[in-house]
Amino acid sequence: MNWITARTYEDITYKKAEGIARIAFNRPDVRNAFRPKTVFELEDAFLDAQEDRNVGVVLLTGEGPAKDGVWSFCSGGDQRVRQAKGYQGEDGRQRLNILDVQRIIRFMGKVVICLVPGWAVGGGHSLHVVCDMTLASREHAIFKQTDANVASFDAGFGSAYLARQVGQKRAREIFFLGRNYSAQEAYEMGMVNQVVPHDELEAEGIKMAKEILEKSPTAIRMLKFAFNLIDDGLVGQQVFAGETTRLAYMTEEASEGKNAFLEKRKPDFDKYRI
Ligand code: S0N
Repeated sequence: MNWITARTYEDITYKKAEGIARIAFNRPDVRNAFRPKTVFELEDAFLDAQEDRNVGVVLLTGEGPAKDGVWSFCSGGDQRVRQAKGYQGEDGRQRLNILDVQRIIRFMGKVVICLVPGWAVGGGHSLHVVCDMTLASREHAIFKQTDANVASFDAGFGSAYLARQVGQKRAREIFFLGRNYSAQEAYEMGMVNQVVPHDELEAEGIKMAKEILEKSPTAIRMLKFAFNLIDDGLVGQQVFAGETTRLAYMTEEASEGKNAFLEKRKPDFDKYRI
C-alpha cells in the first residue's frame, strides 16, 4: 500500500490510500497513552476522514514497537498529566476529551476497523470496543482493563458496549479483575473479529477494508446506524433518522415539496401515494 501522509501531527500519524484512511497513535514509549493533544489530533484526523468522500473505511492502530521492542495499540489516558478534573493540556485546562473521539467513531457513517498490534489497555481498550471491528496480533495483542486499578473508569461505551459484545459476566470480569487476555481469548469472547499473525495485521486490515469498499456505501452506513440504534436511544434514532431523511431527499416526491415552495404553488403529492 502506498500510503500518503494526509496531515502531520505530533502524537499520531495520519495517512490515506485507495479509499482507506489510517490513523495511528504515535507515542510508543508510553505504550501509546493519550494526552489532550493526542485526542485533539485524533479528532481532527477522524473529522477529516469523515468529510473526505474518497475515504470509505478508517483503520485505527498504534505505531511501534517502542524502544524496548514492545507493541501497543493504546494504554489509555496519560496518567502523568491526569489531574483532579481530567487530563491537563498544554493550555492548563483539564479534560476528558477522549469521549468526543468515541462519539465520532460511533456516529461516523464509515466503518472503523481497529488493528491491535500490542497492548489495548484502559481507555485504549475502550476505543477498540467502540470501533466497528477489531483485528488483533496473534503474538503481541494483550487486552486489559485497568480502569479500576487507577480509579479512572469508562462507565459509558467502554463498559456497556463491551457487555453487549462479550456478555455481562465476562465484561464484569474484565473490568473488576483487570486481567490480561490474549488475542485468541478476546476472539473467543466475541470482542475480536480475527486473530492474525503480527506481520500480517495491517495487510489483513487493508484486505477487510477493501472488501467493505466494494459494498454499497449507503447500505454500510444504514447498517452501522441500525446496529447502533438499539443501544443509543434517541441519539441513535436521530442519527438513523438523519440518513432516512437523506434518502427521502433523493426522491421525486421530496423535490416536488421543495419546488412547490420555491414556485409558490400547492405541492401535488397525489401520485406518490403507495
Ligand atoms: C500498558 C501496560 C500494561 C504496559 O505494561 P509494560 O509493558 O510492563 O510497560 P510499562 O513499563 O508499564 O510502561 C512503559 C512506559 O510507558 C509508561 N506508560 C504506560 N502506560 C501509560 C499511561 N497510561 N500513562 C502514562 N504513561 C504510561 C510507563 O510509565 C513506562 O514509562 P517509563 O519507561 O518512563 O517508566 C502498563 O504500562 C499499564 O498498565 N499502563 C497504565 C494503563 C492505565 O491504567 N491507563 C489508564 C486507564 N484509564 C483510562 O485510560 C481511562 C481513561 C478514559 O478513557 C476515560 C474514561 C471515561 C471518561 C474519560 C476518559 C478519559 O480519559 O478521557
